[in-house]
Amino acid sequence: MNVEELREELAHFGQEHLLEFWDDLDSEKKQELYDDIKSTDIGEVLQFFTKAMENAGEVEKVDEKMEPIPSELIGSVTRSGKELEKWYNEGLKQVANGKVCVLLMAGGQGTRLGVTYPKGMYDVGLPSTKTLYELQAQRIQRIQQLAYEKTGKHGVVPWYIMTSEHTKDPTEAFFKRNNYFGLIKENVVMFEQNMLPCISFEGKIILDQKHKISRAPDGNGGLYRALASCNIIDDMEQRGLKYCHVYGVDNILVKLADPWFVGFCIAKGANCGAKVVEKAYPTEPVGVICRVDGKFQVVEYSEITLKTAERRNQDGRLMFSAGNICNHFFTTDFLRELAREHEPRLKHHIAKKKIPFIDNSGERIVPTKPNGIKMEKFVFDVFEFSMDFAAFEVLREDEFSPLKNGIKADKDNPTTARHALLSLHHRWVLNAGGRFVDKDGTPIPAIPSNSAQADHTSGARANVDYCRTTNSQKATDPDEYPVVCEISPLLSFSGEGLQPLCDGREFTPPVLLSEGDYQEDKESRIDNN
Ligand code: UD2
Repeated sequence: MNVEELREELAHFGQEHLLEFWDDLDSEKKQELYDDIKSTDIGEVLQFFTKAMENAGEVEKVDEKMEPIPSELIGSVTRSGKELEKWYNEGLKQVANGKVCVLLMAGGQGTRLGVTYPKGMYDVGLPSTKTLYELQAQRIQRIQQLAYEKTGKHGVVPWYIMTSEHTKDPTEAFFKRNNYFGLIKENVVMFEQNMLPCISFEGKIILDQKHKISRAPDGNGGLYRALASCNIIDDMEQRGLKYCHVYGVDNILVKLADPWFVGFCIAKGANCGAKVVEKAYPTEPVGVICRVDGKFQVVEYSEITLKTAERRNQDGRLMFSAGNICNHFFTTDFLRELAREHEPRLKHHIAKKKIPFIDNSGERIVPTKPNGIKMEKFVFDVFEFSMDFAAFEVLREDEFSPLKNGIKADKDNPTTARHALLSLHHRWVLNAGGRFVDKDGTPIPAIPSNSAQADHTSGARANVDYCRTTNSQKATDPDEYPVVCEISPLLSFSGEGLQPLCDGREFTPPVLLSEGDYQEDKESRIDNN
């Protein structure tokens, strides 16, 4: 260790305070701090900081330059009619041919949810107690199965999972403990995104402990750097993959490797695409995808005036209505181009945060108001490099319910996520010809008026053999979604295949339909014959 040289280097960058507590440290901690600083490109970090702070000035209103996405580049699950089937078949064909992978961005710290473990390990309280990770793993298995049934070919959908220093170890251990949820270990590839030092408003790198720099993940746009540095692009190439569905961990309804979305993007010749939901009302705080100066980008709600947000087309729909839901399509060729060429041009955004620090007396302080910034790149900031972009509009109630906040928040919390899934599965059963009755046999209306009116007072066994009784405590909760009905992703990806199980049947909530049920049902029919 050449401490004097390091001191000089730090002084050159105005960061000599990082060694302020050097004499207090034992030799092990000294080595840790030395390595921590040496592994950081201080010059680069300060350059990022200066640029990010410049960009963070007054937010420029972009109204004048905004244009909606051209209609020919938008597909829609509700308005695209017959084309949907073609896209679905194309998507499944590519899955069967082993050309499609999924990439989960799971490096976020999940501070809003308020748990100490990765968000994907969260159980929102479904009857099955499945976590977000398990639901996702089973959807991958189901889509592989559907592709096989369609084509007779066993295509694998590799699952890339981007973690960060905070989420890596617990995520790996969780997958191991759960035997990769039935997936083959080699097809679940975890890699780690970069961390960047947190910096005070005055440009000083913050110490989290006397011997440790405070760091945070470099944003979900850190994906592109990690793809190159962790050799993920090479891995994709070796596996012959051509298309990648990138998504965030928190959307309980996410359709992994969605064949409609993948098929649509392929049909449009897109190298980059985004799933969107229609913005609900002009002031809804979501970013919209549009073109600015001819380039595709996400414009945050804070970047446009109310007048622009309220503009409507002749059909009455909002002109800027393509709400971003963190669900993106890329060709692997384009990902390579992004990682190798464009990544350095992506700007860092700043997030003002309360960052614990060591004060002059050596005490660790947890501040009560923001004292510094974290620097983050955003995954969608690469849209501007795409000349072949497409957007696919889906229904919010079918595909988007993110788990962002803790139980006390009034939206995007574990309860709203659970209800969204139960509501979707309730509708699947109704569409497949099933009905719901309460324990006295009284029909439950297809559109429940409110949760308190529905009577789900016990965990009574459903009146059909293959319905499992479930968590009775949930069933007695007056705030619970009135029709507690969960369907395993192994049984159905998006409502398909349920008719043999549901048509003409009555179910008494709580109901949990799982993979064994279909088999049991078939067997019982054979016995009965
Ligand atoms: C994201 C989108 C926003 C909207 C919203 C919908 C971005 C930048 N913003 O906002 O436009 O679509 O989702 O739910 O995409 N992550 C990492 N590493 C990081 C930071 C985040 O992997 O350093 C992951 C995180 O684990 C999550 C995803 O990226 O899976 C989205 O991150 P977030 O929940 O912080 O993003 P949010 O809600 O601000």
